[in-house]
Amino acid sequence: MRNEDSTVRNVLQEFDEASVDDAVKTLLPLCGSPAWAHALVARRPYADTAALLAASDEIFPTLPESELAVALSGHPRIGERMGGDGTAASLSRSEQSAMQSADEQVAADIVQGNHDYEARFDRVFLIRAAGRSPREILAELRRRLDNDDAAELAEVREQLRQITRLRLEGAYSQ
Ligand code: 2AL
Repeated sequence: MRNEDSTVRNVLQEFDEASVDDAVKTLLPLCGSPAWAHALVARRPYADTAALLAASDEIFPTLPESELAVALSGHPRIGERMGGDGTAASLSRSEQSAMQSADEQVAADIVQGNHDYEARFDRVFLIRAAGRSPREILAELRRRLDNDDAAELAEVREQLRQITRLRLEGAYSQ
């Protein structure tokens, strides 16, 4: 346990002590928003992982819609075959791993739902995939298609916050 604690401390300490540029670079694949990354770096140092996660949560409500759009453009569609060997691509693959066992009809309905969502809202459908089955994702996709613009933007912000929080936990809690 002591070893695990000191490993966490070292990763966080390294982050706290890195140059602004290096710290921002390590954060970018975790969310895709430069404004979020800069804001989180500006609040260093962090006493522990909980403080880092709390700061990230506080930044999300302050991000303008344009910044959410930038972050979303770095997230692949749900169910789409993902290539790439960058950190963000490998995180997405792991988060969406349950999609590989989706039954054919559910997978096809998600492809159609993604298309309908993009036609309606002009951006990629974003959902925290980790912990959700393909059927649950499809149900959420269909439910959210009925949202008005403001309600859907609030959902996008919340999903991005959750995805980012899981990624931060993965990077700074081991
Ligand atoms: C993703 C992704 O890459 N990871 C996740 O949880 N959701 N993409 C998406 N379009 O929702």
